[in-house]
Amino acid sequence: MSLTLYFHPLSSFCQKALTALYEYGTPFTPLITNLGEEKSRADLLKLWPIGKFPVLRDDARDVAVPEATIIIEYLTAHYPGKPKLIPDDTARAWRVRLADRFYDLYVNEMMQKIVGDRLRPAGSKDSAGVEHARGRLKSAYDVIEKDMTSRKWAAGDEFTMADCAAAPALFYADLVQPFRATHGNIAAYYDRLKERPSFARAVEEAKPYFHMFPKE
Ligand SMILES: N[C@@H](CCC(=O)N[C@@H](CS)C(=O)NCC(=O)O)C(=O)O
Repeated sequence: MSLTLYFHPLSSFCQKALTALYEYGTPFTPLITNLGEEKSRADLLKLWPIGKFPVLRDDARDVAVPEATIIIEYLTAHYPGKPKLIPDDTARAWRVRLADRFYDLYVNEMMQKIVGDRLRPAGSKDSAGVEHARGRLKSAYDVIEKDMTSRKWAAGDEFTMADCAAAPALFYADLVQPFRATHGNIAAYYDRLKERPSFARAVEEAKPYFHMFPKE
């Protein structure tokens, strides 16, 4: 087995990569990375000096692949299962990539801003940044709500990379800015995502770490 995933089960971007790995059934070694632990952090920084996870190490090709989207692109090129999470057809592929960017940039990153602020010490809070993130998240919810009147999955009829991005992003976004009461189509879409065995497995594996999530 040549693949090792450096990750943490609680991390939304890591759950995105895990969901793809489980969809494909690709064998890999999971390596939990603890950024608070010196050796673990140093090992990650050696692979990817930015210090964010997930990072996929492929011994067979002697490469380290950072960024959840790029990991899924890499798996799709070299270790794909069926059906592919990024379609070969160019017209369908760009829609998948657009939806993937959308969920990363306007849902996941905004959710992270709100959660990250909860971890800041009193006196260093960024209330303007959080307010901006909440506004962006609200706009994103309105876009998804409209899209989901006619789609089963994030980019159409097939489960794709965009759904791997959407699932953990919506999971945590719902905790910081609930959508269930106001956005019925998102709630129904998220219910479908929860039933997907790949994502359900990632969530199950994160459960022992849920106590680390800052509630306020
Ligand atoms: N753009 C990156 C974002 C990855 C990311 O933000 N990872 C978070 C965990 S969800 C992280 O490593 N946080 C630690 C840090 O920023 O120091 C991706 O798509 O993989």
